[in-house]
Amino acid sequence: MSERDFTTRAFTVGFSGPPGSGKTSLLLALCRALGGDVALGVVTTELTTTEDAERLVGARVVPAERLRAVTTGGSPSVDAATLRAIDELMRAVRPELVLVERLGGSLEVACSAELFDYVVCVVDAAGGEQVIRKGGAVLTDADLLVVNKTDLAALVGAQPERMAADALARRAGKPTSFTQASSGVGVEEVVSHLLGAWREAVLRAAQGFLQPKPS
Ligand SMILES: Nc1nc2c(ncn2[C@@H]2O[C@H](COP(=O)(O)OP(=O)(O)O)[C@@H](O)[C@H]2O)c(=O)[nH]1
Ligand SMILES: [Mg+2]
Repeated sequence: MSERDFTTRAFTVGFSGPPGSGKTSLLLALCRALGGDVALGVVTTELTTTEDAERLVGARVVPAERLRAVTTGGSPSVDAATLRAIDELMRAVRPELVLVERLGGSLEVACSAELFDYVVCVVDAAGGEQVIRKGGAVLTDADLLVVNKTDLAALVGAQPERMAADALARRAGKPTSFTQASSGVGVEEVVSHLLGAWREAVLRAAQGFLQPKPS
């Protein structure tokens, strides 16, 4: 993405992956880890319910004014609605970092590079090792793959070591973290990936602004 002005729209991280893989649980853990130090904005996108938003506010990890719940009702213009929600948050509370839970869905539908500065794909280790081998564009292109529910992997005969090797091969070396989001295991590593990417993007943007513009 060329010259992003992060004062207009904060660094935006999208969390993608099938329903039930642990996106809300991971968001909850991340808000808990980051909320004290970073001015967060959170957007949830669901079809008709607002359960994820209620869970985040109910757990007191994000104040209601820093959260927007988008209900898409199946409309294909979910990215436009998400962008509007982020704009609203920028005007209301000026977040420094925005976390978006995308509507859980197919791993085939790629995330919008215009909307997301960083994409995290969350999959369920209890889905079995083939989850990584079969995953589509979202899984291969995401900046970070999170294999969640590693506590359940052994129950379905999935070996995290083999999943790590498959992920490395499929994702051309891009990072993969293994987590148990509901108990916070591995979340620190996700935090460090996010903060590293954010820092790098802000530095890159600052360098872009300092470059002389062609006349
Ligand atoms: N055993 C186990 N359960 C988890 C873990 N992470 C999430 N869950 C549970 O999996 C279910 C779906 O998680 P949720 O975060 O709602 O998934 P989402 O649909 O992707 O947002 C919930 O009942 C969570 O409590 C984990 O690491 N281990
Ligand atoms: Mg959710």
